[in-house]
Amino acid sequence: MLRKKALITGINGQDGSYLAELLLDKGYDVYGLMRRKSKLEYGNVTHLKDKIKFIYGDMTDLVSLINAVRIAMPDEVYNLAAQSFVGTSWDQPIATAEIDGLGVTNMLEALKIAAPLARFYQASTSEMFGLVQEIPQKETTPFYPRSPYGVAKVYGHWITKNYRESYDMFACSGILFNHESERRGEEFVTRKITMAVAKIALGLQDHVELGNLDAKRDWGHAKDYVKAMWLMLQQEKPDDYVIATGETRTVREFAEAAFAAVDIQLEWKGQGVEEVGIDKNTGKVVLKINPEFFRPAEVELLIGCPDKAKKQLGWKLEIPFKELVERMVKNDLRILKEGNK
Ligand code: NAP
Ligand code: F7E
Repeated sequence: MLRKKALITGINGQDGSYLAELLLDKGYDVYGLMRRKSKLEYGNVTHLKDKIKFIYGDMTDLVSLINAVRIAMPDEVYNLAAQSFVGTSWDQPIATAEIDGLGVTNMLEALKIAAPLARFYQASTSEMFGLVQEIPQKETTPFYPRSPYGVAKVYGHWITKNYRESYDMFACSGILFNHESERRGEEFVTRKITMAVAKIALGLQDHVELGNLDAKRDWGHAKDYVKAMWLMLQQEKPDDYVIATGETRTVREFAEAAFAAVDIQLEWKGQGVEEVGIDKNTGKVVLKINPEFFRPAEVELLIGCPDKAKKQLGWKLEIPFKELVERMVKNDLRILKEGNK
């Protein structure tokens, strides 16, 4: 039997790496679209670099995408490439729109021209719900994005739906809520906290500085979420699905859980930007607020309803919140002890 071929954009990001592992395990030939860098680096897929066929390209360059599709001739395309950091989207709103918005049209056009039968997955996001219009958020909840990132992703979401309806393409969007892992970029709040907690536990740092502790997120593990991407492309019909845990926690609760993983119990003192987190045993301040990390507009509360995905895809969550946090802290302790930081 012929091996299936998949093209993953954003191959060396967090999700790209877990998806590549999943598809290689399933016997796919995996092609990865990657940007040329001044220093050759494979990021999160360094350990797989001999198993993946890399193609240089950029989401803003249609020619490079047509070329990638012609080389891979994929059965399935997973469009994970994006400027994915919400904070940066205020500093680089145009680049974010070009990559996360128009980039999706570029990829859909490349497929329409070179491989119209390929199945397409678009990495949509809970950030599209922004100022939430319904609790919990589901596939039918209206969007109200709160950042240039969220706005660009709404465009990407709708153009995917539009190509499905206009050209009968097998195009799906996964509306994924926050998912984290040992491979999460270090500027995202979860990894920023777990790396700082590991450094504090090893005596390499005194405290961590954060922004809004009251923001609530629905956090799962990326390894569970890439399974949903694959499942969406195995269905009879293309559709859109929310992928989430159905639980929500504050940034404050994430910090408490991460410190607890190294046996530091947090106590909170003060209010607003004066608030601090104190190690109950030593009385030392280990967490401070820095207004620099607040956003111009905040997404205060996200909690997703994954019922449709559970029912129609048979998707289920395997890594619960406490395990997610503990795995991240343990991994950062290991990295630091091995001297890789
Ligand atoms: P990530 O770790 O930041 O990875 C993003 C990837 O996109 C990187 O490989 C990056 O390559 C690549 N990329 C950026 N700009 C590009 C361009 N112009 N052309 C080609 N590649 C480009 O993100 P992630 O967490 O894996 O997320 C994967 C996707 O899911 C993203 O679309 C994200 O917006 C979306 N999403 C993520 C979450 C989440 O909680 N993680 C939730 C919902 C949706 P470089 O290394 O060259 O920068
Ligand atoms: O922020 C608050 C911050 O940057 C989470 C991306 O994968 O998920 C991610 O976007 C919350 C926000 O992720 C700090 O204000 C407090 O409320 O980890 P984050 P995000 O913005 O939720 C969605 C679903 C995506 O699609 C995105 O691609 O934490 N927060 N203090 C902080 N955030 C950061 N980064 N740093 C802080 O110091």
